Amino acid sequence: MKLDDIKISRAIVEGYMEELLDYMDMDVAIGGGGPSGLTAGYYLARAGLKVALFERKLSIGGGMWGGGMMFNKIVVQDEGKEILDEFGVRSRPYDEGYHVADSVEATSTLCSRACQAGLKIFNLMSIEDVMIRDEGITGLVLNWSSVEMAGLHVDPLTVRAGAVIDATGHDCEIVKVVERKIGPELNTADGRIQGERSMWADVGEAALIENTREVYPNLYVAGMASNAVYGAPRMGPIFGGMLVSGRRVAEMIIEKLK
Ligand code: 48H
Ligand code: FE2
Repeated sequence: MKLDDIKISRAIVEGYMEELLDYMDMDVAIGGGGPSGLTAGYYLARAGLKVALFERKLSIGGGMWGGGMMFNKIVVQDEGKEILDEFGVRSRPYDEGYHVADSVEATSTLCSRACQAGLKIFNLMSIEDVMIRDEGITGLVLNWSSVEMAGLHVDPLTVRAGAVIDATGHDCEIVKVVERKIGPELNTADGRIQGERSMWADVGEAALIENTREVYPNLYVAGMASNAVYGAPRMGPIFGGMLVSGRRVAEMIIEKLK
């Protein structure tokens, strides 16, 4: 077969534009492609919802690739292992209640399974703002990460969503933007972001599930962003809570949108 260079370019542009147009309106928009965002996306897509995930970086997976201090293993508890099992990620028991998995296998499998379940991932896009109406958050404001990195003055585009998940990790970037734009109106003790506390795996992991909540109408927090918003400790390279939080936020949204 004789290859046509222009046909290759057309296939890429047409394929991409078709999907981008399709996702101008969706059920759920997820910000951040770490373990919590990917897990949420998997369960939401599997429930038949139209869901897209927007990730700033080229690669999906957030902080899970590197394990702990670049030792590329992750630890999960029993509940996290159930979720790894469901994804088909292999793990081995370490001590009672502790399981160890390869972080590269875990991250790549989460990504692959979520896509195949129907999650649409847009990488290289940064969320820079939200759309707010009387009923709460109604969408995300997006720009190319390269625009952000180059500091170019280029205006963004907007997509509409029935619910938004802030899964942007330690920086809780979506909630931060909401706090900055509307003031102390969050569903926290004083309406503001409480800030992440220092390392304490036991307390941090337990709090994470409690803190996986609707923090403002139609805006949910999952993963590390939950503890940052509600003022709970970090937990280091134990990832069970991230997976359980992702599944929990999906269940909450499925219940609400159904
Ligand atoms: C688009 C964005 C934006 C933006 C950020 O950090 P993550 O892996 O998040 P979680 O919560 O799924 O997992 C946390 C885990 O990795 C971790 O850090 C743990 C367990 N830490 C414990 C400890 O003690 O340190 O992923 C967040 C993703 C990243 O890929 C970012 O690039 C992306 O979100 N992101 N994407 N627009 N504005 N901000
Ligand atoms: Fe971290």
